[in-house]
This record gives sequence, structure tokens and C-alpha cells, in this order.
Amino acid sequence: MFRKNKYKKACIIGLGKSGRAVAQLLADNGYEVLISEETTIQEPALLKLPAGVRVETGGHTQAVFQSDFIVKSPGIFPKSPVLLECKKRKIPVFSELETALAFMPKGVRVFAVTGTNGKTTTTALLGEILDEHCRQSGSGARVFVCGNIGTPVSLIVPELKPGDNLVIEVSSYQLEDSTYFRPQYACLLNVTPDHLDHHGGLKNYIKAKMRIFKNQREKDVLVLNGADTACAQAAQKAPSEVFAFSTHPKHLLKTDVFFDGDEMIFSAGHQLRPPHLKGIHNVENAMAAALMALEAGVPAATVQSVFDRFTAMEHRIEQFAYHRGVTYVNDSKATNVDSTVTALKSFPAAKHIWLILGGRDKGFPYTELLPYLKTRCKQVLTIGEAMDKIEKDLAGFPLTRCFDLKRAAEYAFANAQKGDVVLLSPACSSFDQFKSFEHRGQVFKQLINALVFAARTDGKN
Ligand code: UMA
Repeated sequence: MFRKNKYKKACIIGLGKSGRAVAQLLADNGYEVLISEETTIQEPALLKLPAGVRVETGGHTQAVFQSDFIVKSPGIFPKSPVLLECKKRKIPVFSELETALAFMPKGVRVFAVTGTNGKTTTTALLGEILDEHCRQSGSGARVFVCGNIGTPVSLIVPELKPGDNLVIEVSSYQLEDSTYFRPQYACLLNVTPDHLDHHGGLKNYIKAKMRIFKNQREKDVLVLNGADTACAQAAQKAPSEVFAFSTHPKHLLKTDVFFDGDEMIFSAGHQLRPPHLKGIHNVENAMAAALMALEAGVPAATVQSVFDRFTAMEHRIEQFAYHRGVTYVNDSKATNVDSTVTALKSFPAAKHIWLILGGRDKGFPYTELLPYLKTRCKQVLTIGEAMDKIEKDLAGFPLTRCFDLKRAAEYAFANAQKGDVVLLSPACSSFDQFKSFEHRGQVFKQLINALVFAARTDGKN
């Protein structure tokens, strides 16, 4: 466990968002801090690091091993040579999440959401519900939303006061070195293969995910997907009180809420309309957020008011353009096959989708897409490093090799017809050609919007 005052010299591996935020937190609390970054960063001075923080870039040197403890940025592979060496030398390694939470004041309620898919939407929904409740109740308590959603927990912790609520989207990367993490309200949405390269297999990935509830206590709350196998296993091991949701008629756990096709019916007696978001998976996300909020004492009417005004999130099945009868959808957040299946399932079986697939391969087969491609897609346009593997896995289905997003956007724009959908839902990570999935989604939207603008100014309406 990370204990304040036990150590003095910190080494942070990775100079990304998390690395910078935790460096500031530790420096402000009197630690000696070194940040060690694998890549060469041209001008670290521009990153405005706290005074006294030392930085080494362009590789991890022996200086790393002179520290009392290591804080690992989420993206560092557990089997990376620098971490293996630290473990060999018995230098304790902590996640940024666990380190940050050691500095949190007592009396803050922690809500944590994890799962392979849907965690950002669920986290955002829950954050808005709690925020609305705090405003309406006039309690003065505040709500902070952070974690994998984009803001490192270390950046938020110094702001917290007793009575506040911390809503964290937690990835498997953040959980893997978080041995003592204990949210009072936890949620595991679903578990399907993802990040297998990072964790070195499905077993380790599931093990990391299970940490969301491992340290919970009897009075804590765990919200689970009643139709998911890993969630059903979690229910057996959970030390906390389990609440399950499901939209499937067949489920493995007794559920506390089901969907009648129109409303979500809670066994506690509430009936809520889901938010106006595409796809049955979003009903599940809403059920999870509602169960957590209701258990935390939020009135059902407050939950409903947030559901009624909540709109789609950027990069998640985000319909951003409509031109000459063609709908353009950005689902850049789909960085695994399962997420792309979810996106495809949210459209009718009308063989009208031009699907842009590819990027950096994450080690699982694309063959699972085939049944959905056959019913929903006209053509697949492949991009990025994963092109060869995708084309091999999807052999026989109409494919066009486009190499990059620009060519794919232009090809789809030129060929899609009235009633069609052009969908970027790549099933791969973005890091072969982009800085992040957000960057990829923004580039896609800019490309399409520029083509629409050019077509309009050319007088083709
Ligand atoms: N690095 C090293 N040594 C290594 C490996 C990497 O120094 O051996 C360096 C990299 O060169 C880079 C830094 O470490 O400079 C990267 O750190 P990071 O990848 O942990 O990135 P951060 O900027 O700190 O962002 C992280 C999360 N990134 C990842 O988990 C990959 C962000 O999630 C998160 O929003 C942010 O912390 C704040 O909490 C992004 C993500 O892609 C959205 N998450 C994955 C996902 O959703 O699928 C899990």
C-alpha cells in the first residue's frame, strides 16, 4: 500500500498526462521527484513541470532504481524492462490512481466505473446525475469526474474536501497496480477480450478488472451486468452488496432492473425512460449509472431529468454530419472488436454501412465481425497497421484497402449513396497513425466536414 511519509524519493515512469499530474502532487507534498520518459521530448521545459522535479527523457537510466518507490503511468506495459527491473530490485510500484488516492481527504465518496465497453458514457452519466443532485439538494457537496475519461485523478485530489464525490472511470491499466483501491460504489459493466497485448492475455486482463471490487466492504455497493459471465463470477466473490442489471431475457444473476423495450423497470419500484442515445448498450450504461445513483440516495426524478437532457458523447457512435442523404458517424472510441460489434448492432440490418476498420492491432480476431458485416455493411475500408490481418480474417467480404483515414474518408464520401451510413468504428487502437482515439475522431470529422464544405461550395448542394 502507498503510505504517505513512508517514502521520500519518487520516480514516475512516463511523462504523459498522468505522469505530470502525479509529479505535481508529490512535489507539492514534499517528495523528491524524478520523471523518467522513454521517448525523446524536444523541449521538456515547455511542459511547465513543478520546480525541483528532475526529468530524464530518451530512455530510463539507472537513476530510476535510486528511488524509494515507482509511480507507473497507466500506459506502461507491466512486462516493460524498466518495471521488471524495479520489481527484481524490490522497489515498490504503485499505480497513479493508488498514489493519488493516498492524498485524498477522508469523507469523500468514491464511485468507480470499469468494464470493457461503455465506461466513459456511464461515468459521464453518473457524474451528471450526482452533480444535479448536489445542486438540487443545496448540500454544497461537489462532484469531480476523472480518470481514464481524460483527467488524471492526481489533478483532482488536491481540490477535494470532505463530503465531495469523486467519480472515476477506471481502466484495466489503472487497476493492475492498484492493490488497495476501494471505491464505495463500484461498477463492472462487462468483460470481453481487450488489451491482451498489454496484460499478456485474457486471464491477467480479467484479474485487473476484478480489482474494482476486491477491497470493498460489506456496506459498499457493486453494480454488475447480470448477463455477463465475468460479472457473474465477480458476484460470487464480491464482499459488497451486489446489484445487477440486464437487457437480455437470459441472465446469469438475479437482476434489480430490466428493460421492457420502453422503460427501465427497477425492482425498487421506479420506472425510468433511458436517455436518447443510440443502441441497447446505452440502456445498459444508463441502468448501471441509475443503480449506483439510486443506491447513493439520489431521487429517481433527478436521474430521469438528467437522462432526458443527456446527449451522445464525442467519439462514441457520434452522428456528426448528414449530406446528400448520407449519415456520417464517428465511433473512434471503438478500439476493440467488441466495441465495433456494439456500434454495428445499433444500426438496422440494412446493408447500408461503409465501415472504416483498422489502426494498431490489439491481438484478437476480426472474424467475430463477420455476421454483423454480412447483415449491415456494404463494404469495409481498411486502414493502418492492421490492414493485412483484417483482410485475412474477413476474406470473402467486399474490402477496399485505403491505407489511411484520409483515403478512406474520400473513398466513402465519393461512393456512399442516399440512405447509407459512413461509420468510423476501427476495432483497433489509434497509435499507429494518431496521438489518441480523440485525435483520430477529430481528424475524421475534419476530413468529412471539409469534403461536405467543398461539395456545397461547388454547388453540388
Ligand atoms: N512511456 C515510457 N516508458 C514506457 C512506456 C511508455 O516512458 O515503457 C511513456 C510514453 O512515451 C508516454 C507516457 O509514458 O510519454 C504515456 O503515459 P500513458 O500512456 O499512461 O498516458 P497518459 O497521458 O498518462 O494518459 C493516461 C491514459 N492513457 C492510457 O491508459 C494509455 C489515458 O487514457 C487517461 O485519460 C489519462 O491517463 C488520464 O487518466 C486513454 C486511453 O487510451 C484515454 N486509455 C485506454 C483505453 O481507454 O482503451 C486504457
